[in-house]
Amino acid sequence: MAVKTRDGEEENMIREPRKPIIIPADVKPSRDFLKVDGVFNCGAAMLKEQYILLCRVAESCREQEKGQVCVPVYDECEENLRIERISLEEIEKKYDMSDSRMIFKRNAGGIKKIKYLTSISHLRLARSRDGIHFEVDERPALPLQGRYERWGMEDPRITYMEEEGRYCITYTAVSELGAMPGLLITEDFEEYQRMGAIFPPENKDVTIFPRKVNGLYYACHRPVPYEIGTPDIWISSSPDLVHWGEHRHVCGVNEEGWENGRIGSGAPPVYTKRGWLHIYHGADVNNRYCLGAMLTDLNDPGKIVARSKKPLLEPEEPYEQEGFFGGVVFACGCVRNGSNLSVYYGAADDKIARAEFTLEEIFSCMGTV
Ligand code: MAN
Repeated sequence: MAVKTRDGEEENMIREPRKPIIIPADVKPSRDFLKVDGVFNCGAAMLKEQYILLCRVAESCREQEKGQVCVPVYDECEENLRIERISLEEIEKKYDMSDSRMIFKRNAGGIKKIKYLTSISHLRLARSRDGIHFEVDERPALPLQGRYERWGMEDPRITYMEEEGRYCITYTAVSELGAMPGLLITEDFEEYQRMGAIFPPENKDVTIFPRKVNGLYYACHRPVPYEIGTPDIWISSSPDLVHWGEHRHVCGVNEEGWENGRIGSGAPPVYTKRGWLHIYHGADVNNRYCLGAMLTDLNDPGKIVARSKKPLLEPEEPYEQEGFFGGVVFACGCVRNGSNLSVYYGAADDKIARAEFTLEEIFSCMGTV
């Protein structure tokens, strides 16, 4: 499936189609006072004959009031959204708004802490027969719930548990207490069982393996160390999907190049004869996000067998370079069709696009470690 790019080089994948497949205009706001800023980072699965994407939908206040910045937050006592109003005076004195995604508070030592997110995210289903043309549901898949979701639910990943016929959905619950991975279980994407938080903050990018290995469930995750260490990929095992232990480091950021800032698991691992195939993301210190691939051992899923040297996919197209937060390709889901892999990814934090790879091409751009 290699194709020639505009500058004549061979590329390992094709963006199919060469434009986003879901954009904010396709999504109805969940409330009258909100507007949709982005539909991106989606989990992917097959449900009977249908492609299912569980999308992150980010919304902000439709109108800003004079002299104030308004941000939506979830109030767990009211079980509803409310608007938090920050005066421009206060912003000037205490906050930094240079990042479109969040409002930072500066303290005396100059350390930046996130005080608000500019938008709040929920999860929304989209369905398709061909994997390209999607219909987005009118309502969120499920409501936000509890104090850990005050700032929203983000970045869902879906794993179809092959031996059990049910779907595990991991997502990031965000609040002022931190970013924390939660787990949902569903059989039909109509009713969801909430299994609670499975790792403490700060942790993101949890991907559950589709089968047990040696009698245990496995998941990759990405804790964020504070003073020592870097945001790397870890793996843990569990007897029941809720209690996780045996934490092991899988791989770290590469000091040079495209993944020198942070890395994290992307789509849930895919079983292949050569090993577990992971599509992951790597960001550089300037927050440019690319996709990479790695293979881990089928019997020891935390042991790396091979890892791509160069990115599999980089933000190059205008819709990947420009958007709510430009220069980002970020995958949370893929669907395997025989020897092909369709990767669904968020482009510039506001739309969803798709890239097609053959497994062989992904394998061939990985060196052994
Ligand atoms: C965060 C992630 C994603 C997002 C990227 C780029 O680290 O959790 O939600 O797509 O940054 O903004």
